[in-house]
Amino acid sequence: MFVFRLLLTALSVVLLSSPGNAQSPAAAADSLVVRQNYTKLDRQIPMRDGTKLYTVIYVPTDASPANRYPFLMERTPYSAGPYGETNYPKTGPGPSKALSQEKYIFVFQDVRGRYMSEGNFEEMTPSLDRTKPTASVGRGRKSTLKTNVPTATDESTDTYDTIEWLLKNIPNNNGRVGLIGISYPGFYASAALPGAHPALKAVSPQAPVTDEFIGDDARHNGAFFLLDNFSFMNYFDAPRKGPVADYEPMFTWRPKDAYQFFLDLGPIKHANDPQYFNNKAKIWNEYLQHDTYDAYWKSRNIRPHLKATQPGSQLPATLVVGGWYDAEDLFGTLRTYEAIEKQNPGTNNRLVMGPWTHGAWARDDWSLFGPFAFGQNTANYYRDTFETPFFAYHLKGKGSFTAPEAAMFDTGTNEWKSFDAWPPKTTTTQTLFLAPQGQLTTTTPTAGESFDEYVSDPAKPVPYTDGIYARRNNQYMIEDQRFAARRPDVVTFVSEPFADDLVLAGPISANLFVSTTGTDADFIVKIIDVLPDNTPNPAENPKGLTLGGYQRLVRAEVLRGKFRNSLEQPEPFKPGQIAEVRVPLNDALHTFRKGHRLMVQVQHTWFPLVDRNPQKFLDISTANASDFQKATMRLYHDAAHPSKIELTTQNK
Ligand code: PG9
Repeated sequence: MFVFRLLLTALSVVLLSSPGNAQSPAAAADSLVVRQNYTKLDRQIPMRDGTKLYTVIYVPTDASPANRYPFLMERTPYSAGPYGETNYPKTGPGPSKALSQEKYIFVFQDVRGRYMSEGNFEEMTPSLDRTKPTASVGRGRKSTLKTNVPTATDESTDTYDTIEWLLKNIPNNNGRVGLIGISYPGFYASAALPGAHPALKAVSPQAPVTDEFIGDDARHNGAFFLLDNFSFMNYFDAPRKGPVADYEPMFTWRPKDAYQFFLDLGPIKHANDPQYFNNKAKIWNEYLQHDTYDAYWKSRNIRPHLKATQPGSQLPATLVVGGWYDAEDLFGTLRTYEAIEKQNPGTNNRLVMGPWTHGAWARDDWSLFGPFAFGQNTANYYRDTFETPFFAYHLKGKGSFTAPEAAMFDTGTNEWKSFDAWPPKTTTTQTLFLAPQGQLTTTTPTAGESFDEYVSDPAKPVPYTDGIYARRNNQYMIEDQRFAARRPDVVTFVSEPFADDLVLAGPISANLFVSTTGTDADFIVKIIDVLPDNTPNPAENPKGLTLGGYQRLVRAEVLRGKFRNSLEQPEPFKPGQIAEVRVPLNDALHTFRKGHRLMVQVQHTWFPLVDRNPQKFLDISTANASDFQKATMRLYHDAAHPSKIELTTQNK
């Protein structure tokens, strides 16, 4: 195969490098390679309610009754293009070079209401209730839908109907189907699991969007992710009147300094000013109008639906993939794996977590992030060890797939570690108490009254990153936090150097005792690995970094204080009264090496990653500038109010 590709490339460079050819010789070569190895079909597949979904299909040219191929599909809201049967992609057509060379019948589908498909788009399509079957959907199919509307649809029924059509209408298939997708396409992979078609044998939700109020994309514990939502919805939320090949942004937005832009924008209501969304962005408005964990968000939480619904059936094999440095759907990855595991005992469900940002496992090379090198190309390792064999085994019966239950990269030692469960079966909760003079100790506080007092001012919010950026700086998730530690409104607590390695392997919880003179507040907690002063700088150090004393962010999370006791029923703080605030932080696998120190930082703005809390109990989407108020905060660390963090650590 590879030799064939080499010859073709040489030939196409000669043939196609003639003047006036739009594609570069290399691109033309790749496109020619795709064209030589795959036949492209564009089809409009009818769903059970008659809506037609635009589907692009690449059939290997050597498929035959004696050489049948499985389907490998991605359902996406980000375009199944290029459109048109003579319009081939320059590379691919599969999600990776390895999968393209392995050869499948690749299928890309615009989901309902997006791009060239008909229908209306729903954000994170709510799944139908399949708790008890009541109606048949005809054509002899047993339904698991609790609905008397045979044409009721969700992403599972759309996937089911698509698979039925493919099996019947694309010859030389082997009757097996795989699903793959990163981020939103990862959600569509997950969403095919309830009521899965029997031909669906292998599903890989990768960084799947899972719950957008609690931990993914839109909000984390109710706090609104301003920077990402504003820039993403400018593209994604543009209205359409019908099938389109592309979308125009709703407005031109090219800030030099996002921090200053959003500070100048003021209260979030101004995002609907005429020069921005102008009240035309459906999803943006939904995100803000549903300011508590109400039916809108709960119906879009896919987790309770991730179970086999046919009596006695099992889910397809699942390979859940994500990155420890994923700024968008780290929560979704971990919680999807957990939901499948908990709701389908004995199911064939695997988890892979690498040192990746959002989707970085799909890059050609991921050997370093920020100043930290991993000593290996972790993306290649992932493809060769997990993704490629997973689909070959389950869809072609080829080779073997012997991955551990959980293949997890330790970001403190740069090692891949295998676990037979995640979190590990044997862990200990290591409690570290916040203490006076910025100490972090294992000693339970005994003081009568002890606290740190400081002012949080939403007019001078704590930046989420050091430096000036127009868009999200992904490196904030591994960045040196000394820029924040120097601020009077960031409280820092640090341990003594560890006498031995401490392996953080699972979730983290921060239990804080606080008071505020306001009636609401956000709480951002950061877990930091402080490198020893004698840490050598990276060999290539163009930015002149000083790794000695580097405060390496390991994990951070925000909780909007009014949701501290309930995500459904927000509660104001009583000014000056001590309240307990528990901030859950996503899992990590990070060894704090001997000689390193563990630091905790607490702050109340994280801007403009998160919108500013006015520090007054109200619906923030309606706040006026006059509502934003300074607040004097107290963070307690005494016998009656022992603020602490609880780390899930792996037993030695
Ligand atoms: N995480 C992205 C997203 C999904 C859903 C809503 C908003 C953002 C994505 O990469 O798809």
